[in-house]
Amino acid sequence: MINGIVRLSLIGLLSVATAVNAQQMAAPEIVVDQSGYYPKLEKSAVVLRAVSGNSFELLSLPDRKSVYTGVLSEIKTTGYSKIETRIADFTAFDRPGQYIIRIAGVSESPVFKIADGVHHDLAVAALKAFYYQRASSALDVNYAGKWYRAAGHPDTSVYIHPSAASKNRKADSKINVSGGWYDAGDYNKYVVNSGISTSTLLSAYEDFSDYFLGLEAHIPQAKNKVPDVLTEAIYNLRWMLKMQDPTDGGVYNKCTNLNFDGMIMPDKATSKRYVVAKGTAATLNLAAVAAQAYRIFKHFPEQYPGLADSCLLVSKKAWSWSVNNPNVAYDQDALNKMSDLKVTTGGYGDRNFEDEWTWASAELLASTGQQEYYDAFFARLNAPVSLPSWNNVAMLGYYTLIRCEGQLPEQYKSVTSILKKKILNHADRYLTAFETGAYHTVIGASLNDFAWGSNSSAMNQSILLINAYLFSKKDAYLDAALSNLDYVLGKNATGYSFVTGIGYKSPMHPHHRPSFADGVAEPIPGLLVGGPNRGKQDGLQYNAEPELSYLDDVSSYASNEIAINWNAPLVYVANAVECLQKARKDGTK
Ligand code: 9MR
Ligand code: 9MR
Repeated sequence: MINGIVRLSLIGLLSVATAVNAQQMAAPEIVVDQSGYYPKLEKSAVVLRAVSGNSFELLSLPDRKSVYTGVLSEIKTTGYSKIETRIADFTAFDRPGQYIIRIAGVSESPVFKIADGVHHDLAVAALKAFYYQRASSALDVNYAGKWYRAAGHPDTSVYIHPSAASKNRKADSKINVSGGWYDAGDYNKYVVNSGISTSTLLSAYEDFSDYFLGLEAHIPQAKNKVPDVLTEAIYNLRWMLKMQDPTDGGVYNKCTNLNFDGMIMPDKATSKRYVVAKGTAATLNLAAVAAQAYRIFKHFPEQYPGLADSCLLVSKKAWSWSVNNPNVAYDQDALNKMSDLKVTTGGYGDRNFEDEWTWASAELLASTGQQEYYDAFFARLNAPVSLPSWNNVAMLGYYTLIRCEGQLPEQYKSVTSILKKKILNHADRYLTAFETGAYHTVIGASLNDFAWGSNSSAMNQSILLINAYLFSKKDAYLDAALSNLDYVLGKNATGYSFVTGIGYKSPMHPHHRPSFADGVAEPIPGLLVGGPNRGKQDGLQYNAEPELSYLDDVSSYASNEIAINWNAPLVYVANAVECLQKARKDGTK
């Protein structure tokens, strides 16, 4: 309610079509991508009920002239919910401008844009969000604007938890693990989740390096000619490197409090911090990320002298530790039975490491060309792969080997054709989902799509499709990838743009401690919330339909938290489409 009132008064200032938007606040009937559409790529809106008419119109603003008439799709259903939809596809209309959609008997759509570069602000905001997540740094008003804040969690003297004790680092001694990003709405730092997040930013750079040279997010400490995406990734990388025990190469799972902090600002959160238990997942995550970082930072020797080489050493050391400790799971419950210092923060307790082996071996192979890593990769080639997530990372290795195909030793190159085939299997399924789905999106084809952090699944599906597009050049994959971006930006059953600060109706109350505690009305911008989650683990009351199980409520950690592994694929996708739409526009690919 308060959300509605605040937003209405803001929208009141925005002049055009105020009444239309006010109506839409209550219950959207036509939902659109609130960030906008590219002239030459797919464009559609969704009508959230089975209207009887068959046509729709685009009205241009401010004159409200009818500029395009299209035919609505037949009535569609998901098969798992009672919601009926119809699709208004206006891909054929490509004139830049501001529009609304009119359909007889339905309230008008919110205003939307068609323009080149329409997702630029989103692409920048999504990256800048990582800066706002920085631990151990003050956020300066010159960069952070009204979200400036004091430094939190110096993490320069963090205790060795009994589970992490070793000969050289006794329990209760202290180490420096400063820096890095806060994981999510909480203030802890987890290596396993940092792995996929950091790597996704590094991969975005590797896939679109020229584009990123020109992308500025207005963050501090940028070195000469180092793109902001790398400056930000290094902030977390340097922390990850500190999480390795230099004596044996093993990596601690996390730097954490014993319990979650209250909903307070980071500088007020002063509980004791611990590094907890080394583990195979954490160690292979570092092996993978550090190997990838080596590949990238060896091209920046002046700005970062020695960084690339130390990354490779760290990676190989982490690999060796894992070879000697191939099965050390992080089992928080078991650990808590053995210590009085019980840890109740996030677990990220993966038990299956086959996918981490695949990923780490692929990164090391791409960076060194050495047989040992090829053998480890090849041994797992027949394992099924699935959509990347924090505990499922094999496909990240596939992306890497395909990307680095040109640099692989001749005898290893042919493996990439198998990897491409496996990726296309997924891409083609996604394409069908896009073409037939009730929301004309890839996400939502299956009930299982609506799990914790569903919006990140949408973005990871898009990354997969973009990879498929990059090596196949089949345009439909790019359109399908874009459909999920439309989804997270408002073309969904809730009518929310799930990115803070983007669109006319976006989350105002994310489960994010600084956004809650900083006294600023608007949440920190550029953050992707988890989204509909039919697990409802926080016990709040949600709408029964899976695609509506979302609440813009600060207590809703099951649907309205934010997390680095959710924002990173948003950074990848928003920037990839910004880069690729230029090529499409200019007729080059
Ligand atoms: O803030 C915590 C969030 O980061 C986690 O994802 C979530 C589930 O582990 O837990 C949140 O913390 C809540 C705790 O689990 C239960 N008491 C209330 C806490 C804050 O909402
Ligand atoms: O993203 C994680 C999700 O896949 C798990 O189901 C969930 C419960 O274990 O935890 C999520 O990760 C949270 C982490 O444990 C603590 N920081 C906040 C993360 C996002 O909610």
